[in-house]
Amino acid sequence: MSNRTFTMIKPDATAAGNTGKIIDKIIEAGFSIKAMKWTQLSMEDAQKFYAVHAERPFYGELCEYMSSSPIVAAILEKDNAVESFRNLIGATDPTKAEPGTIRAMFATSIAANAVHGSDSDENAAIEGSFFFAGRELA
Ligand code: IDP
Ligand code: MG
Repeated sequence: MSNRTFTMIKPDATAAGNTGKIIDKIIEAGFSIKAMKWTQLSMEDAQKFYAVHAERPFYGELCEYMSSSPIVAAILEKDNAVESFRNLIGATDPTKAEPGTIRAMFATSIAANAVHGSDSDENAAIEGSFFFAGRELA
């Protein structure tokens, strides 16, 4: 079991001014920040990052949305980080997310759902290295 996961605060949340509140929730939940940056994805970046979803009907919409405003990318550390962070953010569809989860509090739709969280240790490592060089980790 790895102790690291990868997250993005998504365009709807940065545009709505919720970045600070979401980072507070993450820290209050016991995660420590190993690396963090504010940046904006190009359409090509988003297509590459979400290549695993290329066959899904919402892929075009997802990539347009993810490149529409800045995002915050971060590598987080905690015991059992991947599962623990998925529990903190809640279900993909905010209408199904448990009360108190980040998506229940900040997401506006199934697409604009405030945060990304890696779904496995393997993908956490791949996604983290998409944004960060090893020397950028604190
Ligand atoms: P996850 O982010 O909870 O892991 P995934 O199934 O991996 O959910 O989907 C990746 C992202 O694609 C979601 O977070 C959301 O932004 C978007 N997405 C998922 N399902 C839909 C949909 O049915 N319509 C539009 N966008 C979707
Ligand atoms: Mg996913």
